[in-house]
Amino acid sequence: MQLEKIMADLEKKNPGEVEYLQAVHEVLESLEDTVSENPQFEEAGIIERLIDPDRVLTFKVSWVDDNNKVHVNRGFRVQFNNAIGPYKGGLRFHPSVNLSILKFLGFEQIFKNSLTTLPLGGGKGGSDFNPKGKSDNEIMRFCQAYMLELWKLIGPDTDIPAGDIGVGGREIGFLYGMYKKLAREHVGTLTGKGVNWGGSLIRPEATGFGVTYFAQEMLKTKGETFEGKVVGLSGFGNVAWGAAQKVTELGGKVVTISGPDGYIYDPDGLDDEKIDFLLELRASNQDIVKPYSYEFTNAKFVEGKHPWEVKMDIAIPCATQNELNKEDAETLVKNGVSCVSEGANMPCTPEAIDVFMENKILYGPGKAANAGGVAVSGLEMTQNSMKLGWSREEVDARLQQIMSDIHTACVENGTEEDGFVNYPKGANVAGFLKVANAMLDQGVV
Ligand code: NDP
Ligand code: 2IT
Repeated sequence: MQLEKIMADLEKKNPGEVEYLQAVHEVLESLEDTVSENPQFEEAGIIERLIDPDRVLTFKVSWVDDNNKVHVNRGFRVQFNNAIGPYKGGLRFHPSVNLSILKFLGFEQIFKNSLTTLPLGGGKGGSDFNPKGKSDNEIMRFCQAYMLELWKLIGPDTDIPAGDIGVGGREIGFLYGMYKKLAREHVGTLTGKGVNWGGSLIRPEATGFGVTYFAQEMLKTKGETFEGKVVGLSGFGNVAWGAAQKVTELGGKVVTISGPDGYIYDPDGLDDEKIDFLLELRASNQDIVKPYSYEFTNAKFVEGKHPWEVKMDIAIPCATQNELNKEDAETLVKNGVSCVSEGANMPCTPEAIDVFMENKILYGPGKAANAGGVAVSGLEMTQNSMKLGWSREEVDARLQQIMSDIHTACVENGTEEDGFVNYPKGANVAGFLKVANAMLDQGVV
């Protein structure tokens, strides 16, 4: 494969889209051996066809705030690849959202969804709308205006959106209400729905539980567990919340959480009472990180920094892309980190990943480690199709099995000669092979 030429062509077509180019480069670099061993992929133009989205849709979203002021945001949906199933992936509402970010997320989603073992293609969408500080009514009006355009593009067997940053249960409710009205159907076109109207138990916790189960599988290969381990999380959104619960349940001590303005270091670790306190703050749309240090006085708030300077055994970044750089990775390694499991999508920069690889750290890339969220979305779709609901235990057991199967796929495809498991390579190769073979079977379309 002519990696540098492919990248140069892609850059020419997508100038300045740094996150998208970063994600494609990371995947293609690890596929070089696989592609040279399988000339049929190049003959069928699989790489060129895979790195370009099937369809990119942008639309205007106009809405009126509580003071009758009119706002115009931009809405997007990137339908990347549907070789193994309908387009599937979350919606992100954040002021930083642009096409580069959504294309990187949609591209990653192809491989992640393939790894889940479920029939799901890859997509992503969202808007540059900022939900921070908005009233429930403003959120509702925005979601309704967004869905007024999006509904034409999606469907239970076409494209199934879900949550991501800034889109949780409340937003999915408002989006679904409008979808159902326009489509005149009550079907599983969105996931992350409320449990009383088609949602799955465990979906809110699934990404955080899954990233912890994946770390547990990695630790197992060294004969270790979470018991007594010091764990650092970043963010405190949907993913970090689920991870905090599961890590604590498994005997680990979560000593950090963070927000855009800094991090909390709590040497005593989170517990159920502290997690409930954080959840209440989150539900009230407040700044959650600083008030924690006023309530629990042993904890300190460190302004303007990431938590990676704290000594920890296991790091679980759960906030956003490129939040852990080379210097952070070096500090973590110096402080004895043994395992990094990515809850967020692409939170570690390529240079940080190199540091983990050189030091033979157990490093689980997001497309494998955080696949539990979309996996339970897939299980929600299954339950919707059957018009049945499974128990918590049933969904959790399936989630654990899926995370364990993803780990096995990474080991099978990523083990190097010296026995070290290169998890990113394993995840990329396993995710790619299923999609590439499906594309071969289906001809040039
Ligand atoms: P949420 O919106 O629930 O939470 C995001 C968290 O990260 C919040 O604590 C937020 O702080 C913080 N954050 C957001 N942007 C930044 C930033 N630029 N710098 C520092 N902190 C930031 O989102 P999720 O928990 O759903 O998503 C977190 C990550 O996990 C994302 O990368 C997402 O793509 C990924 N992911 C999510 C899945 C899901 O099912 N939801 C599944 C798989 C991956 P604050 O609220 O104070 O702004
Ligand atoms: O990045 C992700 O995997 C998600 N935001 C969840 C996607 C989904 O469709 O559940």
